[in-house]
Amino acid sequence: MAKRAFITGITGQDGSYLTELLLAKGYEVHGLVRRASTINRGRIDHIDSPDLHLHYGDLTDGVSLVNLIHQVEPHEVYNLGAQSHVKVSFEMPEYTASTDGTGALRLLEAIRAAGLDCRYYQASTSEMFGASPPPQHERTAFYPRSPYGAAKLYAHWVTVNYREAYDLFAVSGILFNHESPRRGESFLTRKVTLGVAAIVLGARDSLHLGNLDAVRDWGYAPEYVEGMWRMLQHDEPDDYVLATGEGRTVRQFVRAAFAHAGLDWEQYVTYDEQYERPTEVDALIGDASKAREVLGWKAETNADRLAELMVDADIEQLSRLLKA
Ligand code: NAP
Ligand code: G4F
Repeated sequence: MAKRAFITGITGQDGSYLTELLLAKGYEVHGLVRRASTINRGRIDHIDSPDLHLHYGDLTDGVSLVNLIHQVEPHEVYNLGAQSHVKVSFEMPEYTASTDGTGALRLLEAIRAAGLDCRYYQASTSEMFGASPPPQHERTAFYPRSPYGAAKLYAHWVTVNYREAYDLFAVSGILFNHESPRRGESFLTRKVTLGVAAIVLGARDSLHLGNLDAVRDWGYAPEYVEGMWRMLQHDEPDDYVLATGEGRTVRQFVRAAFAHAGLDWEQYVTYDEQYERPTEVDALIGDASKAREVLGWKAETNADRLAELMVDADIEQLSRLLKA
């Protein structure tokens, strides 16, 4: 019998790659989608499989979660759904807390109420480390610097608590930034690579950014969803950092992306205060030794290669759009 997986956030960057991975492994995949006035499934539209099933629901709506978990009876649950933009979390703190924080509690309670013997993955984040200096690992103190980081920290601890209190196989993947051509357009890497593509193709002549000094550890999303899956296949539930171990400033990423297209970034990038956050996370660089030793997981793609592959993908996609 095929294993059944239930994924929240299936229409997002990670959800789409995880769906491809699980279908290739023979899973039946059930995904939670939000109702919207227009269909928003661009990242999974290309998947044509009788084993993919989509269900309406929302992490802020506990009844929908209870009903779906009861109906699907999944063997594995991946909670990837979130209001995942740090800057937006300062503008929508309560909604972010409900989706990213209490949303995890609602899902865990739905699993508990159904009495299921299933495995649960929580999408935790390096943003929980916030002001704690790098390198950050599983034992580093948490010090979130945004409503997003604080909401995710609640979800992280409630996952640990359900593991200890109810013996649930619940794990938290503490993932550092991971990107791809499917990354949302308002995150730094994709904003930059889309901007480079538009400049190369003559569709615009400048790019406005905020803080260029922040340091991030950027990896490649398809490799990180493989790490999520490995966490749920291990004998014991535990928490793991996934990261490349290499830090880059925003400025370095911008320089690499423009250079790959043969451009000098300083001629195109201007500073815009509106992209600053009330509190910034200055530096995130992860130590993923535990995932390497216990799960055999290692990031293969670093930020320079990532900048190249994302610029190439955006130039190709935008030229197709401009020709259409
Ligand atoms: P993403 O592209 O922003 O996708 C977020 C997903 O969550 C989308 O499918 C979105 O649906 C869904 N969602 C938003 N609000 C929801 C709600 N109220 N109820 C149900 N679903 C909702 O995020 P991602 O980059 O794939 O990240 C996946 C998860 O990992 C997130 O929890 C994120 O916080 C976490 N994380 C990401 C990174 C990273 O660098 N990418 C690092 C650490 C942790 P719509 O398509 O309808 O908007
Ligand atoms: O791409 P970002 O918005 O990602 P951020 O804030 O690091 O959060 C991402 O990674 C987290 C894991 O650490 C995830 F949990 C979270 O869901 C999300 O995926 O910003 C990266 C850096 C920040 O320091 C920001 O201040 O880039 C800086 N930045 C400078 N100019 C900008 C911009 N960020 C954005 N989004 N847009 C700008 O114009």
